[in-house]
Amino acid sequence: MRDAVTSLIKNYDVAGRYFDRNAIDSLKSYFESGTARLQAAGIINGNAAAIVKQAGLKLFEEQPELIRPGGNAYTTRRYAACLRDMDYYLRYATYAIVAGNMDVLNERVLQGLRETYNSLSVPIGPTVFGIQIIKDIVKEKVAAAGIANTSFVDEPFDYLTRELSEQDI
Ligand SMILES: CCC1=C(C)/C(=C/C2=NC(=C\c3[nH]c(/C=C4\NC(=O)[C@H](C)[C@H]4CC)c(C)c3CCC(=O)O)/C(CCC(=O)O)=C2C)NC1=O
Repeated sequence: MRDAVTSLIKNYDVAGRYFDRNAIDSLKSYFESGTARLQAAGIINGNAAAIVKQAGLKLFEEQPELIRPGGNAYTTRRYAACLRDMDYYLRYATYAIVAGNMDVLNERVLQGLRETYNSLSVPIGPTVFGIQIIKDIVKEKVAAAGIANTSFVDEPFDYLTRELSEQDI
């Protein structure tokens, strides 16, 4: 698992190079956003259950067929599995926000996920929609806490969306 610092060190070490201007700029931007990243993590930590609940309600309100007979989130067990998955996305996104790096998502979340979803007929489109709803709720809360630039919040959710949406070869 890597973070913004260790991934840069690895890249420069492989090339046997000192940090150049690009590296310093990239580290600078990571450290400058550090306090905001931690604040966001704190906000998520204090509201995780409510965020997941709100995101689930919105998802099922917009796509009610998911929880009707024949829908993938129909039955209590599958409804709960869906909310649990949303909770996973939120928790791992928080790790990635703090790390400033998406590696943890590849390693712990995305590996084999599409295959699992395909084999259980978990629909990718609505899942991605759910991830975007979580993102919007988190951004709203982070902005309400007075953090002006919330673009770092987008990164892990957009990364999950991109990777999950990718077509099977
Ligand atoms: C930490 C990384 C991690 C992830 C991401 C993860 C996902 C994950 N979601 C699963 C199932 C599931 N996932 C969903 C999710 C949904 N169905 C919908 O219609 C919605 C669109 C969506 C919620 C947004 C459902 C309903 C199941 C149960 C499917 C079934 O058993 O039929 C399963 C199959 C095993 C199980 O049920 O526990 C896995 C492995 N597991 C992990 O360890």
